[in-house]
Amino acid sequence: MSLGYLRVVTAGESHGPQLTIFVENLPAGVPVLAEDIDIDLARRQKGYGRGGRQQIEHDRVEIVAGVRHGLSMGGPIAMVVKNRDWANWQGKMDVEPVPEPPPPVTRLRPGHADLAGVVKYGLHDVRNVLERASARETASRVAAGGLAKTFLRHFGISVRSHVRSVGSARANPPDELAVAPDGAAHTWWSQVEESPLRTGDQAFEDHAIELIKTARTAGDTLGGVFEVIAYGLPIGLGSYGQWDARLDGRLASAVMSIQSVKGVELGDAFGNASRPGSEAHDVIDYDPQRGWLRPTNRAGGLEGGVTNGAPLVVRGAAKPISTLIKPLPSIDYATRARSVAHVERSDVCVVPAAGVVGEAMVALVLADAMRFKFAGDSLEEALANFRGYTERGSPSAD
Ligand code: EPS
Repeated sequence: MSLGYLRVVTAGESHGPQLTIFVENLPAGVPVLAEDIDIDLARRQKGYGRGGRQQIEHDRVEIVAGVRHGLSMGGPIAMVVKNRDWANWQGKMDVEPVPEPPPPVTRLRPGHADLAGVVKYGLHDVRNVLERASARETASRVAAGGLAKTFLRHFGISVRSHVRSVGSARANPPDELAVAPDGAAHTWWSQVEESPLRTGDQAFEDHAIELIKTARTAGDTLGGVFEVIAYGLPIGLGSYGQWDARLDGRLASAVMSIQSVKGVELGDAFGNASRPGSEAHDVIDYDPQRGWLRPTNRAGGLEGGVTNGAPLVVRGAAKPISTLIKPLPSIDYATRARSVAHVERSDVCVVPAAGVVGEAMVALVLADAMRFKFAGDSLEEALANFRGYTERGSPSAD
């Protein structure tokens, strides 16, 4: 993953020995603790609807380069997350040649990268595709995103997520969520962290759990929509000067790249498409104490591809997991005979976890945009630049 300024590269297979993560261009002097990143890794592993793999894994990050005595040094940071399941894949996922390779996976799963991957890379074993296409890789993104979140916190920026829908069940979050993190929004966010569905709506949680149970019994899977909200952003991240500098496009790309995500919405984009302009845009107000104010936030915190000081609201639509216990009709790649898709242990619903991954991706894009705007080789220098800018009259709206 290459953003504009921050650089993130990940490597690792789902059932290989470990995930490896490099993050470049974080400034020096950022306090970095593995235990802070572990909190997000654990949040990603939760969520009603996960499969047996999460009983095996207890993700912990090991920081192996770029940090000394708890502070970033300004050079590349390298991190490792071990796969505990690796112990069960000896002989099947070894790096070295093995005397008796396991039988190849050949029955293609509709919706997964199986067919495209074997054709593209000239492979004969779908395992060589699914191991890297797997959403196990999202643990790496969350580790990298943990660094981005730590950096952002020093500027008063926080990034959160919750679930808006699972299958046909829809949550009913308060409108205030998109305007400021206090009041009804504060109560909502504290409930989200306790909920197995990452929601503050008990009726929705009960309904979604019922739907997931029914899907599990039927050998089926469910998708849904998560929402990521970032509070405390300054006005002016991103630029309308060039198409690829627009922050809306960068966010859409980052969130769309999450495994299973097939749609991204910024603010009320799809609702706004059917409203007249007079009901779609957010009127502008100014208070000498609080700065620029927007009583509504249908734009989702971006105008002209630039942050406008309102909270950033990004939604991701996740398709249902494509590994089905009751498999769909398919073709055996080796024989081209009609068959059913390959079945292996998987999840039923990952929308709550996908929201935590969404937080990481949004945090990485925002940290990148902050690095671009405020630069600095040390955190102190970046903060001084930030203060100089905001004190000139661009306070955030919350
Ligand atoms: C995944 C299949 C499952 C998930 C995995 C993503 O893995 P397994 O086949 O080992 O049960 O558990 O997600 C994770 C391991 C994770 O940590 O999120 C897939 O096919 O994408």
